[in-house]
Amino acid sequence: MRWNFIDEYEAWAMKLSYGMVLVFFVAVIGIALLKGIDVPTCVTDFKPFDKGELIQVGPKEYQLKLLGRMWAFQPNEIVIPAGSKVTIYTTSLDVQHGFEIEGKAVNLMVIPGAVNKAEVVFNRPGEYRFVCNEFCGIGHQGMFGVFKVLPEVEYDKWKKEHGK
Ligand SMILES: [Cu+2]
Repeated sequence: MRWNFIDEYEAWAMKLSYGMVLVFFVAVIGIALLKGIDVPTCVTDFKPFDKGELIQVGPKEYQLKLLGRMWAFQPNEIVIPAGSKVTIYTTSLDVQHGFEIEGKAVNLMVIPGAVNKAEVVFNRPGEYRFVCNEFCGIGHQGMFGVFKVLPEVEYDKWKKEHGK
């Protein structure tokens, strides 16, 4: 490259600047490789938050790892027996969402990179809908799901039918 259109000292300063940027870049990448430093990961990169999951941890005791994403909850249909205690953990794959259960005092933020928690007991059988209550984009109104709380006998039947 010819530098004759630029002052000699200015060209020297520019070359020095580019050289320093290159040295800095190589040093950062080199040290990261040597020290085994990787790019940051997120809670949604790993199980159970990669897809969301209901995990039974005891008799009538569950942990719900709920994933919010544009524009759905995963899972969005949760079937449990009456009398179940569910500990809900929420996180988001993309933008900020909300999580509110109809008829229950549960209202969580669903935030990327963070996990929020609430405990809820479903004593009475029935359907408890839940919705996203933070405007999260064009499909927000379709972001909902349901807890299907079945009487114990019906739940056992459902469990057998679904091979759980
Ligand atoms: Cu929403």
